[in-house]
Amino acid sequence: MINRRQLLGAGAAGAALVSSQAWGKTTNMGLPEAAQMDSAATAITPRPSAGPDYNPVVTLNGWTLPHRMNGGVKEFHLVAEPVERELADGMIAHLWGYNGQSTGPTIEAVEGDRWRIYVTNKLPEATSVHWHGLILPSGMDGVVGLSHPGIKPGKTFVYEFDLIKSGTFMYHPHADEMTQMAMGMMGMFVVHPKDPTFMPVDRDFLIMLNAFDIDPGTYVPRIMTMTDFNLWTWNSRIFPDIDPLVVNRGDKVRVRVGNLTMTNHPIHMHGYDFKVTCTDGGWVPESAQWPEVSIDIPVGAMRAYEFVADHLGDWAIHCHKSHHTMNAMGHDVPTFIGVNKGPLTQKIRQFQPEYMPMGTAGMGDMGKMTMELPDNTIPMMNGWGPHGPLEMGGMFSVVKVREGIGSDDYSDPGWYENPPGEQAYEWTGELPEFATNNSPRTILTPKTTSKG
Ligand SMILES: [Cu+2]
Repeated sequence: MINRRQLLGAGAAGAALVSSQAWGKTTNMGLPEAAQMDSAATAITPRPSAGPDYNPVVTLNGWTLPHRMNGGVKEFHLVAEPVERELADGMIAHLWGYNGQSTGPTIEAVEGDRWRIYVTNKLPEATSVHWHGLILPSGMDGVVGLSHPGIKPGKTFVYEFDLIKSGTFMYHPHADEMTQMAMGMMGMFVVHPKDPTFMPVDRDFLIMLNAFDIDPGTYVPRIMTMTDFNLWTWNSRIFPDIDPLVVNRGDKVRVRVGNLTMTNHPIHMHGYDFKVTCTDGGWVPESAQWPEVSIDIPVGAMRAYEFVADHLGDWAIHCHKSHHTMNAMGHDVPTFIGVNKGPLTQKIRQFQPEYMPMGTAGMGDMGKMTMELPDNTIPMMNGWGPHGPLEMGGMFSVVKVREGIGSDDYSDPGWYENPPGEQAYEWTGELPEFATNNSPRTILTPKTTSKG
């Protein structure tokens, strides 16, 4: 039978899990069916109805790979193949991924499980899957030529071992890695603790940081790019089309962030401080945790952090590298701040009437500009909030903390309405005196001697 979580998961978020035939315990114990996903909507996986209990993760704009039980072994089927991924409304990328999407589906299992995964290669070149961070037999490690021969096009390999450690891991090819990862082949692997009372949370979000270099107007990433990527994505998705992290007030929340890009990403969340509780090496003991508001996610690493959602509101969560909260942009544009382009604009408009001068007062106006763009390209910062353009793109989303959100509800509650007295406002009265300083010297503030 199609497992219940698969059906519910597909229905709950309106995502379509394309499934051609039901799995039969008695009728078909051959190759497990390869589930396919044709949507970039967040699919919510309900708690398991059989086996050890755990709280499934929520992969933003992603889904969890269904499995079946076969004689006590948890079986999955991963298909490496060319996919079309909607990076945002109005932009499709032609990528390589797994089971219809990039990033690949999240794999979820439980500590102590024996698991088996069939990996079918529908790519034009050999591949493999490396299980990043898992403790496993050497021959199951997925390094082509070292662990096993490459999985040639059209072939299926099986990986099988015991999951002896809980935590957050990743998977990706270890075969022509530069190409295959630049094309979007990666996913996350969560092994839940056997003991459901160990480090429990109410909401458990999952983000894979990835990046592409896709020229405006084109569809296929440039695979030779080393650092100057132009699309910084979470689960192969860019803001404003990364789903919000919807949270009920008082929830204990975990956010697991993996990084398979070519650079580090300082992930910053507003409104809260939080503690790193897990890396891809394992759980962090409480005595070793300290508070942070930004955590750097190194290349090829995972950091999970936790907080209690006490503060209502809409809180930005983003990479703190400001170029990573932009969509496709050129990096060789000259700086025009302070330049008077007025006379020049008039001259250019004689030949090109639609010419728009940009950048003389900063680039913020780009957020509301409507320029003609090549096909299949979205503006570099086009998210809109309740008070105007957010002037953000790329690696950005919003943590939405509200009262009375149901435990299975991840639907967008809309924008937060700030209570009276809790929102910055324009001052139109007389301006108070303000201090100014034109010296680069350290100015000591005199100590106050008496309490006023
Ligand atoms: Cu970044």
